[in-house]
Amino acid sequence: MVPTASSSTPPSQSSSVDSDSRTPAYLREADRYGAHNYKPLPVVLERGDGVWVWDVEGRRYLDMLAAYSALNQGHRHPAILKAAREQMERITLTSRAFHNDQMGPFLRELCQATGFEKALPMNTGAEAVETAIKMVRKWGYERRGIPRDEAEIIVCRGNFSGRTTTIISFSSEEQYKEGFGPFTPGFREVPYGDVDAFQAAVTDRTVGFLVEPIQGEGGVVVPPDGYLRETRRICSERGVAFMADEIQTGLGRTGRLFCCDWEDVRPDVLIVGKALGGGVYPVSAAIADGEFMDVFRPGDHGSTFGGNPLGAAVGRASLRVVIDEELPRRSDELGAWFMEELRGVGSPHVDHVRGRGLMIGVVIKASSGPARPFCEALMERGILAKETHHQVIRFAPPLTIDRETLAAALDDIGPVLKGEGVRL
Ligand code: IF1
Repeated sequence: MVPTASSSTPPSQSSSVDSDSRTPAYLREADRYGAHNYKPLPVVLERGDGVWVWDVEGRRYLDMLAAYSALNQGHRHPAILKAAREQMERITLTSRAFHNDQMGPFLRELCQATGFEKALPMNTGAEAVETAIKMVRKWGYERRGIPRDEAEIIVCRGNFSGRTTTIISFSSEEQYKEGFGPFTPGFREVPYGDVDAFQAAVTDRTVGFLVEPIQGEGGVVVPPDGYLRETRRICSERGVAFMADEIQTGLGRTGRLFCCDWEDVRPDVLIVGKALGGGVYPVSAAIADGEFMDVFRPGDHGSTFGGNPLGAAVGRASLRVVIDEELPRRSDELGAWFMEELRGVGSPHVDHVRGRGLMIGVVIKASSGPARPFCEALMERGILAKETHHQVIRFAPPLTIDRETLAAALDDIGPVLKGEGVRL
């Protein structure tokens, strides 16, 4: 049992069903007034600090999801909160109709950290992906002479890059598309991890290849060694923009600053988000050299909040924490150790463990049922994790976690993986 600071009875025998429990009222309210576009675990969080969160019953949980890698720096990192509070005392929003004193320094620091010439700031990951799609299409028309409206972008089966209508147009997950047509044309799907299939799909209309270096929602799928390097080579040979969606894999998550670094691949367009906002504010960006970025002219593209001074100040602090606290190295070392420990559990229900750094997927055998009951059993033992694609338990804690905390968590994760408390 993960030691809980304000220990109270474990959720399973806890007050969540007692008369004085506050949880049911919150669940009812969210159910009554909210769209039912999610099915969250029945836990109502009211406080977060570092790797820990507390629910409205006062129970403490270890956050092993980190908001899908938007909390690489942990909950409410002091340096990021300080930057946010100080900026809030000055100015928070100007729109891009005027300049502000935070955006330029943020974009400079972002370009210096990533080795690119320019960045276009947005807010959510999907907006940065859409920005990259528009950029590469326009580059194809203006610089490669592709006939108008005939540009094609190759995407991978199992992709997840957001929920906008254009992005779900190339999703391979039927539920993400059902009922939302008509869809945006100009995308060609190839199997993930298959270099030959990618090579065969490139035509003289192909302007870009949009790829997650590890597929997150797809189930923490790590492509074969050399996949990124080989597809990068083909893109260079054919004049195709290599567009890396590092919104989830970036900023230290996989044990390098960016996952493409594992194969020394430099994308043409680098797409970042999530942890760029440090879990405090939505901040994303499309990053590229002038060759691509300079296709945008005033009025071509934008956003009310993109590049706002509060987001820029938070982005600066978030990036600084990733670098100053060596989060990529922590992720690499702790992730390698943690995956070995998970494999060492020797659970009959686990098919295999996969991932890189602290982006880990524990694949549950189909014969043992879906991963969700394992996540529910983990919750009852004070650990919050989320399943993806039915069979995979995703472990992606804040990269600020320490080995002692992970070791203590294993005292609970091990028995659960072996089926303890799991309604199979
Ligand atoms: C949901 C998934 C993760 C992303 C990658 C772009 C985006 C995401 C690689 C878009 C966002 C989030 C979205 C959220 C749950 C979560 C998720 F399960 F949906 F797929 F992380 F795996 N590229 N992923 O992972 O960024 O617009 O959301 O800021 O939609 O349920 P966003």
